[in-house]
Amino acid sequence: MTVLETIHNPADLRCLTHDQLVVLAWEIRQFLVDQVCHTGGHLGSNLGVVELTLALHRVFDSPRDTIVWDTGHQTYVHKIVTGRAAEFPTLRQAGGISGYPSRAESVHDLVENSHASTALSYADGLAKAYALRGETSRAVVAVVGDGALTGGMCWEALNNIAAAKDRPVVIVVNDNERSYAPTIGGLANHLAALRTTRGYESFLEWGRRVLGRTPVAGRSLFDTLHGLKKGIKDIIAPQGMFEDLGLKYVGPVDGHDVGTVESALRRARGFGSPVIVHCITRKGLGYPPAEADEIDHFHGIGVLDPDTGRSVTAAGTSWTSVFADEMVRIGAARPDVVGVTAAMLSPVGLHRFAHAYPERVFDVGIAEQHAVTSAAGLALGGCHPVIAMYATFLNRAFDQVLMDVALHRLPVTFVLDRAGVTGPDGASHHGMWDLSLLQGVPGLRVAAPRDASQLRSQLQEAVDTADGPTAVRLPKATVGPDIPALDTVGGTDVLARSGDTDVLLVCVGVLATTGLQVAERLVQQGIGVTVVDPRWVKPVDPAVAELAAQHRLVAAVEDGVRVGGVGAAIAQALSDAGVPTPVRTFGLPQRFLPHGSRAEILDQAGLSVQEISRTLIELIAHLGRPFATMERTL
Ligand SMILES: Cc1ncc(C[n+]2csc(CCOP(=O)(O)OP(=O)(O)O)c2C)c(N)n1
Repeated sequence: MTVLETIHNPADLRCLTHDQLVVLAWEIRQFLVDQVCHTGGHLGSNLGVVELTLALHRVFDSPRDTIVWDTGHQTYVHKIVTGRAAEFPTLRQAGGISGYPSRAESVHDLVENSHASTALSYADGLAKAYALRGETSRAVVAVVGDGALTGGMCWEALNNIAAAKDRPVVIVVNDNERSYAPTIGGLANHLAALRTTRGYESFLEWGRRVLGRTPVAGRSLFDTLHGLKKGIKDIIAPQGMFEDLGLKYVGPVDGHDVGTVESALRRARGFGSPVIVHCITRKGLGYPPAEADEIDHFHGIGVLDPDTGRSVTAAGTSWTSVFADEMVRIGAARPDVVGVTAAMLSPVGLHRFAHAYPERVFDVGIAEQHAVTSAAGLALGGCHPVIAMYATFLNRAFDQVLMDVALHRLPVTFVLDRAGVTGPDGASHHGMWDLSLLQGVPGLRVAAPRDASQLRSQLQEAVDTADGPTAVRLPKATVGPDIPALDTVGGTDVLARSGDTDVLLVCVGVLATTGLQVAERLVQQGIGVTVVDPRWVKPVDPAVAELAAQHRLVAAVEDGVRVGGVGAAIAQALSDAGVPTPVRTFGLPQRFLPHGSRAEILDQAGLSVQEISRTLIELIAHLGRPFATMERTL
């Protein structure tokens, strides 16, 4: 029996010897590589926190003590030691375990997240609640990466946590020097400076052991040396930042030595006041392909051959890749165009632009709000920023989009990658709110390209827009073949026209393909359909109202939440224009959608060709016979 097979809950860890822990860490790494290479998921981040997680669960008594994991992508080891190892073959699959903490899965998962930089705020609130309820023996621990620590919320939380000396929060900084790419900025520099003091920590430890043996003289000599060390540290490393804030600082400690991490955590717990434990770890540790990968140490992977670390799925061209190439072309023609990313240079496709024009791309860290207002500043200064982020992360920067960009009518282009249903990352990663949120932003135009050619032309139109912001949304998918327009009415492309003018099918972006397939089915049933792509889905193109007036039913198909989305905007525009044609919207329900494949989630949401066709056939039947039939019989 392996050591891993004996672990069913955190208590099982506490009876292990040091040697057994070392074996367990090795077994967990093997397990992670085997499992995650088959399902896809966050491999590198989890390989880096094996010992840290074991130490946390040995020192703290979860769930009585509360451990909040920032972002949550690094909780696989936590899941393994809290009784979920057997479920790993289902990781991120429909109906299986989540790639993030999940309250439905375990009492050890208090917070469901995936959006970074929130753990310290949760911890602050938990510590306040435990104090008010007199549950002061319950420890509150927040585990945060050096990447997530660049997020503004962390600093807002630190400001509060540090102020309450009698409300202990243990903040474990998991410092692997990377977000996806190396973490950048002043904070990263500060952590780097602290890392260089590691020698002094060992020296301090040695001093404590050796000099501590001669109680009186030894103690004072030790104190002198400690003071000396602090002095040197202050010169070579401005460690004062944390201590000046009022936080105790322990570290840096080797995050791959369970014993060292454990004793640091025990010390931290013993302080009874807010403390930072600075752990140095290595992303991808123990799996050579991950360690060797320079892009992101296999932060997150698709399905891989575990022996080689190479992808086993045939890769098509992603939308991100088309955007990446187009940005390089635009950059050559437009020296004022600059790129902005919030710690996701490669995932959002700005890496090629950065390679071509290194001085024209700004990675601001995991700081979407700052990214947007910083882009506003760039625009005020005469640049045209293209700020690329996942659609789901725009949510937290809504006020900045509204007030700092739109109110000033600034020429900023938002490129919203992974818009719509994304799939295995689950509820918090579906990019399903952007269309509804952005509907309310005055002067902002939103493009939803249906194919690669449209992406190129609409991105160009976006950066050519000088009098206000634009957004271009891209799905998480590979691009299909181009879908040519038969005709253009106003700004709206007509993609298919068959039979009578029964249904006007308005398709948002990539759902044009779905719309065309629905049209085929309707035509087979004798229903006439016009399929259109408005290209710019906000504001509603007046041509859509004109076309709607010629049809009996408008159907809008979008992969955003139905409430306040494109269909709702079309219905409002028709009503304002006095066009009586009814509108039926096919979009995402107002629910948090689970994880699974993109196709599975779209199916469940009723966005399959079959379901849309069935509904439209029924609706048309209710509306009465097609016009042409009526005319013929009259
Ligand atoms: C608000 C937000 N922006 C971007 C991301 C995408 N993201 C996921 S993990 C990650 C890097 C996190 O780095 P770090 O906190 O150091 O954790 P590590 O994986 O290095 O352990 C990023 C940028 C996110 N989850 N949340």
